[in-house]
Amino acid sequence: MINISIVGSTGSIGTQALDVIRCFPDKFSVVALSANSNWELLLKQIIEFKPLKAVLIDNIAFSKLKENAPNDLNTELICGESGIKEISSMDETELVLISTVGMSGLKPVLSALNAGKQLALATKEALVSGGDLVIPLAKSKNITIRPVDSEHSAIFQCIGDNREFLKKVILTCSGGALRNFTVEQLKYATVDDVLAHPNWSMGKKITVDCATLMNKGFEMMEACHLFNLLPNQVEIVIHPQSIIHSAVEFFDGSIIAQMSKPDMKLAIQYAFSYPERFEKNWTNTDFFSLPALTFEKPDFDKFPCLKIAFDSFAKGGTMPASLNAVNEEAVFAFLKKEIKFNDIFKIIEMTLSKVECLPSSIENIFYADSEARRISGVFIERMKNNNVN
Ligand code: MN3
Repeated sequence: MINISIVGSTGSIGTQALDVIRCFPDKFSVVALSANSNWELLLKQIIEFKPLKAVLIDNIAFSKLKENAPNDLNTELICGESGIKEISSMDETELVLISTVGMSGLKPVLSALNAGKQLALATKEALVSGGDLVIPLAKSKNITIRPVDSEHSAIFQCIGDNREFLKKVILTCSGGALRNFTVEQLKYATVDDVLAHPNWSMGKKITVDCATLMNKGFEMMEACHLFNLLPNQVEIVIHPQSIIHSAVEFFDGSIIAQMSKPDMKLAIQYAFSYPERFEKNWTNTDFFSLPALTFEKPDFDKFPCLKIAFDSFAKGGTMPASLNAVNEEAVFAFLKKEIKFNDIFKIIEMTLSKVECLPSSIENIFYADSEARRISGVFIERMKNNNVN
């Protein structure tokens, strides 16, 4: 039996992780849950899974949770961010799933690793911003990070015990909802256009990142950190059907790919069961009913965020942390319909030209994060007003 804490249990990955856990009551048990503000769903999860502790970050939502919780609840309810640290490092926890949105994933990753917990990582932003800290810490604790991102799970599965023979990875990309938009159409792309992702059902932030291809830029960084690769060892291939979840090429030219119909639960389950595999076929991939598989080169001109990501990673230090921060702010402004789709990359470019690049340390990363958010706020405000006038 593996005791699991889930940081971010009400989001897309968190709820699918609970679907996996529900199927294996004799293998997995939930010892702690946390959410940002969705107290209603958290309460349902608490009643069903009976964790020892449950955390809600938001104050107001927490009071609603307390009011509505049944009297015979045996779960300790904790309010605020300190609770996240507590559930990522508590004695009863063996494995922590980090599935929050964005930069909020970094601190829990560090506390879980510091406490020597196994780590299933869905929040790629923790590696984008803090990979220089996370990877050495995991190494020093002898912990293998289990990727929950579908591409990285694929690469992880394909490499197996052959890391020393790895030449490069082939990182596949659906192309996002706007793959076939022209440059002219991209100018007028709406939130609804962007959220209509063809293959994967995901949270809103990552769906926008898929449409700008920033997600793939972040995944390049994630792959470099997780598998100790250089950016030129990560080849991005647009594969609109999302059947090949990524592939690896070895020195002898042999390529191994991991395939299935898209379903995040496969990657989540493998992160939980690693190095074993449990019997449960989430996808029923039938070769005879698959569409034709096609491959294209990514268009760096049409999707400038991809190039910005490579440039930021090449600069290193706190640059990726700044990029991640301004990207989060710009994406949320787009989702609130304050800025246009193309304003996202413009705000990112303008902000990054103003930030300083510092060596990676926990203080510098959080400083770079807040500076990039502050500076981007000025540009977002300006764009907002332009768009109104
Ligand atoms: Mn992915």
